[in-house]
Amino acid sequence: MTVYEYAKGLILEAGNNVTKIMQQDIEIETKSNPNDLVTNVDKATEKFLFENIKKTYPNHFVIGEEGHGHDVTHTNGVVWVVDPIDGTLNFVHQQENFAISIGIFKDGEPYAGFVYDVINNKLYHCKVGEGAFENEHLLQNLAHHTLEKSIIGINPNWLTKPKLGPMLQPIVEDSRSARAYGSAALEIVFVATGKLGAYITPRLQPWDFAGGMIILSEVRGKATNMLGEPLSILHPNSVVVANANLHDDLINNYLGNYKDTLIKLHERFK
Ligand code: 2AM
Ligand code: CA
Repeated sequence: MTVYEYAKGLILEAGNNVTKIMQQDIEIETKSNPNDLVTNVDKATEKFLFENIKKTYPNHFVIGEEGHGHDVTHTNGVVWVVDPIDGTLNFVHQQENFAISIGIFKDGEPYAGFVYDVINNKLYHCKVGEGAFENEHLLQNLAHHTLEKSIIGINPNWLTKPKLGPMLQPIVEDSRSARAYGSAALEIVFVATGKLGAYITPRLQPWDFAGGMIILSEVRGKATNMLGEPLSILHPNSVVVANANLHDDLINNYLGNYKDTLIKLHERFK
């Protein structure tokens, strides 16, 4: 069995467990602030993934949101970047619009990506070079849509920030409309399936974007930070994902006008 096939089975099993534990009580704790939540399901799912991966592949590394592998400072060998529940606020308040996300890298190169929309039973997945899929349905390479004909994904909370708001508002104004789903992993795969033209956010952790980013590249989409630089799985970053033309437009004609603001923002991520 390939690592890709193994991971596909594992994420489906993790999703099954999530739907089972959800029927019982969801226990909620806060982390860094009152809106930063974690549940017993986040923790149990990460533990399930971590223990199974390490049992099957003792030499692989696992970086997970809920505490595993935060000491990993290299991309040598096989690295799994795992978010057990992406969209925890949605999970707590809505019991939907969340996903399990896994990105697998070999010596720093993307190898396979998975985003599992558990409630809708939609697994977005790819092994690099073999096409990206929504369940068994092959996704098409992204067409070139302009901003004025695109719905963009952006969290409205960012638009109220004094420094970032003025940079982001023109993008929203020039788009067809904006949407916020509250799960970065899902929003990135919505770009990969063409539901969204772009997804833009000033701050994500590697586990929020790793799985989706690999699927997005497989359909020829572009994912970078707001300065147009490559994303690393070892640092938080701002994220812009879109089809190649729209991506260049956003970087060159919108975000590029705020270089100083962006350079300051990114200094915090190092
Ligand atoms: P999470 O639910 O796994 O924490 C919500 O807009 C998206 O941003 C989700 O994907 C969420 O992931 C992520 N997110 C929430 N708070 C964040 C923070 N402080 N830094 C980076 N990503 C965050
Ligand atoms: Ca999470």
